[in-house]
Amino acid sequence: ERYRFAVLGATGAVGRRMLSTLERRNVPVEDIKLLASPRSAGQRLTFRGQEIEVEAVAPDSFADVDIALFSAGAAASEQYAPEAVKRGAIVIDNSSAYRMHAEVPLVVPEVNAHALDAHKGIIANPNCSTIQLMVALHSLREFGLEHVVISTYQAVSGMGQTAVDALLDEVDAFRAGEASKQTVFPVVKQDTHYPMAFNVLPQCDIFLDNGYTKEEMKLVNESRKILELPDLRVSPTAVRVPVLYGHAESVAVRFTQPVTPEAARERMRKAENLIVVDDPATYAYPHPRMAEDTGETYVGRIRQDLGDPHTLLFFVVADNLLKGAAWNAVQIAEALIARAN
Ligand code: A2P
Ligand code: 11C
Repeated sequence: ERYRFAVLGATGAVGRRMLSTLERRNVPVEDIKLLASPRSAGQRLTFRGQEIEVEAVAPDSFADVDIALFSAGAAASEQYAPEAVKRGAIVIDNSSAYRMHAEVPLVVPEVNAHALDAHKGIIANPNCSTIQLMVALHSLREFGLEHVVISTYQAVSGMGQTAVDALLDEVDAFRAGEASKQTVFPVVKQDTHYPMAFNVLPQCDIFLDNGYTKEEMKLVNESRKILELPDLRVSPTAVRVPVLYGHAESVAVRFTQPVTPEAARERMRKAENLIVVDDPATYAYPHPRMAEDTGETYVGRIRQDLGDPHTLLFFVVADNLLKGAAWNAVQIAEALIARAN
């Protein structure tokens, strides 16, 4: 059986990767509608060798669609996801709009594909920094997850194509001894801006009343929902670094029992789509440039805490636009198709 797809936000950084991932993973696509704002209507994109015209989205765009992949921001998702569902489509939404809704499954297929069975039309794709953490933690859950301390090193592409362009502009301006014209960090539409080139900013997204950023609270709340551990302790610090593609994370996990690095490595090697790169003798460890343009999650630097045998430290990396967004969304579509057949 073949399926009629739509991609909302097809012209964006994640939307384009949704198209290329559908191509690369050989999904049974009957046809595909490319949707965006009226700004890009008429633009042409290629899918499997065929040029397809981008259309301005409208509620009726979803009338003949089986599976709609959304990546056009939370406002567009709130506006169009219910319209798509009303017209019989299943929506896989990459925005944060529905992630914490009780009736919406929040899915990393390697971890909780079973949650798809309860869907009511909308399925949420988690935040990029959460997804790669989940792939790693899931492989160790039999040791009893107790407390996760995580610091992220997040690529600027997490803020969209604008931020990638802005960082490159800053580097050019720095070398020319000028001030950059594009100031978008740490948050695009805010008054306060700092240099991102040759800098590190301990802020991803806006601050909330509790002193944590929105990105940090996504790590806490989404992890608890996906792992089905509502009381899991998560202590996050989210940091933006001048990397274009690929988020990295330094993680310390305390378990309810002692765990050796060897035992952890063995479980991680068996985990689906998790690649262990961990050999200090040959300088083998994961880094963002290694993960770029791949769908896997990479883990290394696995070692025991010096004082506490219940605690392990490791480093996790994935392409934030692929496993962190487009690739995971397409995997959800594949899991739905597999469950329907
Ligand atoms: P457009 O290119 O027409 O503006 P990015 O995250 O790289 O900025 O991309 C965002 C994507 O979401 C783009 O494809 C953009 O379309 C689309 N988009 C943003 N807002 C809307 C909206 N209100 N309705 C439809 N598409 C939207
Ligand atoms: C970042 N994690 O790197 C963000 C981008 O909730 O889907 C993705 C935001 C989201 O800035």
